[in-house]
Amino acid sequence: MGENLTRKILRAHLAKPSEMKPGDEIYIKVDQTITHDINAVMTYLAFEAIGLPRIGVESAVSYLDHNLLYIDFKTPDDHIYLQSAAKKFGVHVSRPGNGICHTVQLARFAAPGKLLMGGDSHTPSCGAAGMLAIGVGGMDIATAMTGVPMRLTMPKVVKVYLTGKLNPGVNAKEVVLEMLRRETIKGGLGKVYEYVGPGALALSVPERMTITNMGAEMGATTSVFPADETVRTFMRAQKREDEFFTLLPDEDAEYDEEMTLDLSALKPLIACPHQPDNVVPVDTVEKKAVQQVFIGSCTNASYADCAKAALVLRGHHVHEDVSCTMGISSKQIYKSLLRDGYLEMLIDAGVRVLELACGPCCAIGQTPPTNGVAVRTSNRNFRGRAGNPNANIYLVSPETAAATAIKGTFATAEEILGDDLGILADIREPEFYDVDDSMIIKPLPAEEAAKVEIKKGPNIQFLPVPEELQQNLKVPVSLKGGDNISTDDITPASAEFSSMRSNIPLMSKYCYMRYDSEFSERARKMGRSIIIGGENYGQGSSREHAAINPMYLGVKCVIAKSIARIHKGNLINHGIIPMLFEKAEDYEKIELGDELEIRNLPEQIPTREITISDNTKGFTFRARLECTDNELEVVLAGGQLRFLKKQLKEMGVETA
Ligand code: MIC
Ligand code: SF4
Repeated sequence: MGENLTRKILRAHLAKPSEMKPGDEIYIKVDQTITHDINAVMTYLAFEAIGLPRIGVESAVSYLDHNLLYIDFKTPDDHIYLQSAAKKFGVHVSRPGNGICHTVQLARFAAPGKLLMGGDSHTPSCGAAGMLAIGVGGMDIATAMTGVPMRLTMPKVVKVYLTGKLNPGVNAKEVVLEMLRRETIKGGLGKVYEYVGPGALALSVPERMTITNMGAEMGATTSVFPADETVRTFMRAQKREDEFFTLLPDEDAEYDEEMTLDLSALKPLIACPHQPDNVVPVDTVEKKAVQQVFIGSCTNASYADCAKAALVLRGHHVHEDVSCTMGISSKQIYKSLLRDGYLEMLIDAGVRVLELACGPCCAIGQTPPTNGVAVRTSNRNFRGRAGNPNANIYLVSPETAAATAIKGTFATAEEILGDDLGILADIREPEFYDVDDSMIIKPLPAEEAAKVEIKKGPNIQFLPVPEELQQNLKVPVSLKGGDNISTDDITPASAEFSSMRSNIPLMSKYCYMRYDSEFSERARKMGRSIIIGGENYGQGSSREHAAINPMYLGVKCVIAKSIARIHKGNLINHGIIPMLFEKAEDYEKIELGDELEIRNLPEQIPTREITISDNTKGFTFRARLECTDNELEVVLAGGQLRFLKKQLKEMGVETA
């Protein structure tokens, strides 16, 4: 039997062992890394703490793209720090205004067969170019930048066989919303979705990116498309055809699971509040008055997406009760839209074109009004994601968003264009993009880099390091959460909160603020404590602050029914032990404030079976530690920084 694409790429990067069995720990060499402004300060503080003079990967890019509002001195200080750290360590910088990390990385750095790790959950976007791109936490990126092989739990590979062709008015967004409807927000845990078949061939690279991007919402390790002629065409348009080579799964490739999806059968879909898998056809959803429409983000702001939205809006006007904004995802796309007249159509229709940044997608501007209804082409509709916990967010395609902006309630492009719907099918990605890398600062030669001084403004505080592992724990429960707590619940986004990410003493005061406003103070007073969670704890964004802040407040363990992949890695890296209830009914018995006791932690941890007593309720229960051998070592070492320093010393690598 032949090999699938995922295994081919992993095999080419495999450091050890020689076998790749799903569920086992493997070590892979990383070619590329990316970070972005709202979480990278901790990554670079960690890289400084590791003490290496320069990065050890082929390319690392530091994107300044999320928070460009500069509401006070904090974010500009962060950007100056990041730019100086990049100079020092040999990292590229994509300057504010160049575009959103995933869009720019795909356009300018992605290439078949590469392995990318990114400090952002939507890193899988680059899987659209026939490479493997995996989202992890910031400490993992600091580790990856050293060049040491990275641990990964070998995923299962799911073949998604696409047939048919998208009808006009139906977008790649519908493909991934249909996947979410079928697979749910935790269905992708431990899996890679590999899209193949005649339907896949017909999708452009930016369309593929919408699909690989939102694989993150299923909790998948990553998603990938083959490096076929469609990728060649995209790379030619980016004037990088010389970096292209064909890389396909073998014809008789073996997969762990298989499914099929007929693109021709898809109709416009909408994800209703408050989870991205709450998907129904647009024409079945109760018509509500919509106050905001946002067309943008790394998910759905390609050239063709924006042009299609413009064609729907042409000759119409945004409804008087709607505020419609657009966040184009890169300067390159912006210039092409300007050249081809689409920007004018959008502006004439009353669309407010924003900065080229993540912005509203992560609550940096455009917060919906009280009890508002916001329709967005982005990827997450968690409660509070747009900055207002009582707003309702719906996720749709750009075509549906544009029609909704006109009507003031949920509507499809067909309702606006009628018999002219077919004009949408004529929109293609440009034959050549406007290639201009002047907004990317290249790394300095090592000699010059060594002289660079790192600049740290007053908001840039220290990187908190966890305590070493305790022998015994006798601590209260500081929070009991339900299912699907997202990292947005633990550490909210917004211009203000994002600017606090370099200052953990300040930011930790707002930990869990929208979910349980008393948590921070309670945990601080408790000194040390344990968090209890339900299913899919820590889903969503990769922000490691959702681990660092609780750790700083004294949280020692999270015991949940299940934990999302990236967050589990962040907990381990930052010295919080992630445990899973052996019996779900034990979750029901434990209450906030209960005293839990775990004896002999260093002896119990290696057994992966932990006995815990609830002294308040008077019962004993068991929790599992679903960790690989290496993760266990990190837990025992008291976090990744301590572990890595030890590891580098053993490898004979000189660190400061
Ligand atoms: C997001 O989409 O939630 C973000 C903001 O890009 C995050 C990154 C972060 O919060 O640091 C993500 O997806 O990982
Ligand atoms: Fe930025 Fe939103 Fe994409 Fe995250 S999902 S990288 S916040 S545009």
